Amino acid sequence: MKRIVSGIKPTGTLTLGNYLGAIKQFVKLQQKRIDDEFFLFVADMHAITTRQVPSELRKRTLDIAAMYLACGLDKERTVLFIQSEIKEHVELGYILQSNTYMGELERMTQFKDKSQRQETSITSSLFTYPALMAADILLYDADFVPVGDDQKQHLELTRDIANRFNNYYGDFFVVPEPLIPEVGSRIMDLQEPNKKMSKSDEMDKGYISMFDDEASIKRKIRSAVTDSYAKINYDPENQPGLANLLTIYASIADRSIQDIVNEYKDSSYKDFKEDLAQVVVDCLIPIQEKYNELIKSQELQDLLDRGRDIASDFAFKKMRKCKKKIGLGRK
Ligand code: ATP
Ligand code: LTN
Repeated sequence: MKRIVSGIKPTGTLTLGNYLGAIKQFVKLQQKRIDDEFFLFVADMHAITTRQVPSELRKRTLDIAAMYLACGLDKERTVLFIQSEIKEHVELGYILQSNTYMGELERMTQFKDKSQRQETSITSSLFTYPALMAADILLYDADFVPVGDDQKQHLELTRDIANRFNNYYGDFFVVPEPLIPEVGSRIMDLQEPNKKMSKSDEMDKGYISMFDDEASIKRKIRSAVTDSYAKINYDPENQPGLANLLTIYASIADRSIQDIVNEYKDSSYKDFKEDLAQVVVDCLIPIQEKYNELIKSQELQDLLDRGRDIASDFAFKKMRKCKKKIGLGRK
């Protein structure tokens, strides 16, 4: 039995990038690996590394939990919880900070990007964020962590921290493997296809939100930037916008990019975009319907309570052993 762990932070709205890079993969893994255990959480502690409006943060936290389930997670087999409800994440986060070097954190590209973009002061928790992320993973002895491509560097650091700890204190943490999908690990912005599709973006034409209605989805895909080659072809270097649209299609339809190119090689961009828009609508609308049923339900609350209890029990035991290993406390 293996354990699979992942999280999403409740900043901005969930995008098609989050779905294709992380959630969809998680759902597929769950269908494939029937003997494995799945821990999935909403990383609300990570959200407050940048300023959040409390009422919005709380709303988005629940939105993400409901969205995870609406995307097709198996309710029985998922330990779904909210990170801040398990205090051991922060406790282990601090211990791991004490096993992480400044130089390592300074090299993190997400920190460099975010701190450059930030107009207000940069918090120290934005800098130490990867140590908390390592704690999220190592606390639960995760074997696999399904994430998008942008998290690869954080996963490598998590592995380095685990190995460093294990070498000094003796074997204790499972060293996790990232699982990054072949297609869909990096969905790009629809207006600026050299940039990652991001929910923190101010320009909403660049991303498709998981909550967008049919008309907005169609409008955004129609106005997605392409090129003047007028030839359906997969060439990320010279036709990045089109390559991104082909990737979205392949990833939603579970087909290869080549297959999609073959089907549309004689079509116009306009016709291809029309079909793609329909594929996205057919994927998102049923998810939104399920989300609407779940968001106000007692079932969601019950699942989060159950998830909190299971995760908390696990985390408590792991931390007791961890502190003992390090020499913290009396026994
Ligand atoms: P931000 O855009 O604000 O930096 P984020 O969407 O990257 O936030 P999370 O919400 O925590 O941050 O990401 C959740 C998961 O979605 C991660 O596994 C991440 O790798 C994946 N992900 C995010 N954006 C994309 C994208 N454009 N393409 C594929 N996967 C993505
Ligand atoms: N850092 C991630 C979100 C995240 C995560 C995790 C992903 C926090 N903790 C643990 C996988 C496992 C992000 O910014 N996308």
